[in-house]
Amino acid sequence: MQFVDEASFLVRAGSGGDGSVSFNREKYKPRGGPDGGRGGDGGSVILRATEDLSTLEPYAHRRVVKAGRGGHGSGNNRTGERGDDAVIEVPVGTQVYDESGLLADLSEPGSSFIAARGGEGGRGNASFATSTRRAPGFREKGLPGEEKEVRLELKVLSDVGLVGLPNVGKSSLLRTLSAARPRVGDYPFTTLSPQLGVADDRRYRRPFVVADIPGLISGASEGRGLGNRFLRHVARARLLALVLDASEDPEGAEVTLRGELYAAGLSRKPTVTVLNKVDLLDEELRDYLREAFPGALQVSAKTGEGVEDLRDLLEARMRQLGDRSTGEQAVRAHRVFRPTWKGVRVEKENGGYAVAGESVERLALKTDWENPEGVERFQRELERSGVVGALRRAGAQPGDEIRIGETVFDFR
Ligand SMILES: Nc1nc2c(ncn2[C@@H]2O[C@H](COP(=O)(O)OP(=O)(O)OP(=O)(O)O)[C@@H](O)[C@H]2O)c(=O)[nH]1
Ligand SMILES: [Mg+2]
Repeated sequence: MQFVDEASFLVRAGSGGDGSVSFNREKYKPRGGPDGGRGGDGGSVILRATEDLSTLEPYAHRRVVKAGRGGHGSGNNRTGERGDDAVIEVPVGTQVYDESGLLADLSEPGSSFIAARGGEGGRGNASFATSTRRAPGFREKGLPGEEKEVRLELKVLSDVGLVGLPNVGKSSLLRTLSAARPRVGDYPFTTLSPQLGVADDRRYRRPFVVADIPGLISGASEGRGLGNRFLRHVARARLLALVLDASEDPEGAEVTLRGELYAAGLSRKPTVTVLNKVDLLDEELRDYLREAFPGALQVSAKTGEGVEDLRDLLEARMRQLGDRSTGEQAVRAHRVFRPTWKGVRVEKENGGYAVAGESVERLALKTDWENPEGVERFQRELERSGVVGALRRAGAQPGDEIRIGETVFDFR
């Protein structure tokens, strides 16, 4: 599978089923009671994190994900069937955005997020029977499901991120640190997508995950080369290992790397410096580098020299840094999508009036405009909830155009 770390598509939840208008017609009963059932709720679009996937590739070409609509209610108080949910599996580490920002961070296996909530089913005429209105001839319509464009971003979840210029031996180090087998090549840009390996030497109580990303070049944070796209994959690593080729201007390379990390907003990450390919150096050069890079580890992925020390050092630093959860940004797990302020707002608009408010907008959507009794109920509810009063106070006259959400009608 190809490594895809971004995808966008439309999520469309199912609409709720309409309520039913029905009267029971039993034998020997001259006038049956209302028995129209409720419409079923629409299905939701749900994103769920799984460890079985490591890329967003299945969604690279998806345009829309739809959930099922709710069935209509029917006579004999039968509720319509619930619409089927559309459950979309995404890799652990997927973040969900819409145009307003981050909606969910699916960083735990099994965690899930309702990306678009199904519409509520409408009530049938049976629910409107009262002692004074024994035979209501109207019902509610189901509400439309939510619909929105979402963008998924995958961030590989690792403990240690290997960063370095191309060809310095990052993939070779990942091979020696873990059982992972990333490609190693003699040319720059061998690694094209992040690779993960688990360092689980038996001595460690807690194995840690190492990420190898494509080599960075100067200007990576501004979009040059391949590495820039992948910097964000180490953005959540707790520790960065700066890998330098000891045989090729390690001082210059370190300056470039630190500059790129700074530009990417990662300069405050804890780091360890690793000088690789020391097998190519003589003693004199090694001594020089010990002075130039105090505290840096000298290793060779080729001969294995220093690799044990590197693994121990990474493990010790991981333990010092504590649990992964600390320092991670907390994200709202759930969000309400529609404006949720209570009450009603009336505003003048093109010679008429616009009414906004969650409950009144829902009421308008649920009204069956074909049915005179349904329209009457709408009027009654508008009066009862104070909307008519608010419109009068705002100056509305009979015949003025009133808009509630998408619904337009004349004021009476
Ligand atoms: N002599 C020597 N060669 C090494 C060492 N580590 C890696 N190499 C060689 O350096 C070349 C690049 O190694 P990679 O591990 O692919 O380097 P990389 O940093 O992953 O490169 P990109 O993925 O292109 O950024 C290969 O030819 C390796 O065999 C080492 O310690 N000593
Ligand atoms: Mg590589």
